[in-house]
Amino acid sequence: MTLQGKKVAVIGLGKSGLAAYELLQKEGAQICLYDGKKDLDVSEYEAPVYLGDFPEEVFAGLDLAVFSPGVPLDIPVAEFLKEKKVPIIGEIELAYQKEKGQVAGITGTNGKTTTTTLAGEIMKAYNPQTFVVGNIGNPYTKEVLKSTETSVTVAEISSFQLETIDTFHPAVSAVLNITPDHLNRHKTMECYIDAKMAIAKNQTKEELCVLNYEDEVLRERAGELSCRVAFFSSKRKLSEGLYQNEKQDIVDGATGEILMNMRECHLPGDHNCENIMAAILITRELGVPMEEILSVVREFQAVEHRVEYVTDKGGVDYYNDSKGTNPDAAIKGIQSMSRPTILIGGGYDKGGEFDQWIQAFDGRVKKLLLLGETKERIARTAEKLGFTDYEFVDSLGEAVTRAAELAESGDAVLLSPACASWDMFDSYEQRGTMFKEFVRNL
Ligand code: UMA
Repeated sequence: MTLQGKKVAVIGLGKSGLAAYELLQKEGAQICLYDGKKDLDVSEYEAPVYLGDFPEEVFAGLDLAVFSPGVPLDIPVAEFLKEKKVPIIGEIELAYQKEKGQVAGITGTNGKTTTTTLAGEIMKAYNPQTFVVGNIGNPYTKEVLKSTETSVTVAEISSFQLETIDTFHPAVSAVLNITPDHLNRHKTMECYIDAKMAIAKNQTKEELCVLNYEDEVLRERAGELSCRVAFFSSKRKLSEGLYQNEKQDIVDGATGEILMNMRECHLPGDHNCENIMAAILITRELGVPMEEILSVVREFQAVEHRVEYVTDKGGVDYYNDSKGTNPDAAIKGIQSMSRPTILIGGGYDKGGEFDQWIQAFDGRVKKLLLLGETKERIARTAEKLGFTDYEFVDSLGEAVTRAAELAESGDAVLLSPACASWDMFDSYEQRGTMFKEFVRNL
């Protein structure tokens, strides 16, 4: 689609909105901008900006509206645009329409960032013209104009971003797992699953979608896909795809060949084995020789904010798992602790349930320190399940100080909130970075 001279509105002026605006400028569009936040600093934009309210006469005459991922499609401005039949696309779709190379698209409730980073590292070692973009924090529109016929873009794509794709068409896609998350936005689990599965909707029968065999939803929905499917499993032998055996070897199901052992790499746990197998299948599909793939996997270190070791203070190990933004991710966080743990949890309320997270404590949690919007709801669930070792705190700083008072040598302190950060922080990165600062200043 040519954007030259088209009247385009960018809706939501965060990272993605700013990058989309810059791309649209380069393409010669007539741009206007909108954000719901009335006091936003808009000094970096030359185009007209509307904050809070939007001018109906201008918006009714738009050729296109580009939505930032965090903006839901049922707010008044979205309803108005739909009524006026203005096409709505997301920032990912806008970028994709300018893509010249091959794309790998990775989604899933958890593990997206680790898998995307690892697949990106493997690709970069093989093809320096590799871009790593998307939900990982680097807007696709910021990079796409650098793409060429031989470049590869490895994109982490969230369910929010998948709601507004149209022609987005990865050569290889992956859905790592689907567990309840973001239900306040998607309303039902069915809608959330549909959004995730849309990653493969434009793939043809020659192309590949990588799926987790241990995820019942994915196993069931695989049949609906029009492309080839490669499964991976961390728990059972498969006759195709990849699996982990009881000795923690990663095995090629089709040939029986052992590719590597999990002890050869720096990422612990079955969930990481799944991320590794997905990254191997994705990059093998993109033509990277297996030996090159495995040498990058063996060197790869954990991603920041994902059960990231911070430091030792008086025999207490501190871990930052700020990226544990939903109960399922936080379950993996607490399960990777081998010491008695002071756990810091709670945050923005996405409407999820905390029962399984609390059940997964399994005697490991000495004290649960709760903060944020969800603290009372988590406490009620804990009481219901007979777990009463919790305390409320008002800030992350207070949580760290209290955790340090409670912890004894040999314990661990883990920030793994099971909630998004948006009630008290701009992002999980900011929350994790502040946690690390508080810990280092103890
Ligand atoms: N806004 C409105 N109206 C609304 C909601 C938001 O105007 O109803 C405005 C806000 O006032 C703000 C802007 O939109 O000015 C923010 O836009 P955004 O929420 O789309 O955030 P970005 O900064 O563009 O970041 C987004 C992703 N954020 C979300 O999906 C919420 C980032 O993912 C992503 O890294 C970035 O694009 C890269 O392109 C973060 C995330 O938390 C990491 N993702 C969720 C997750 O992983 O669970 C999905």
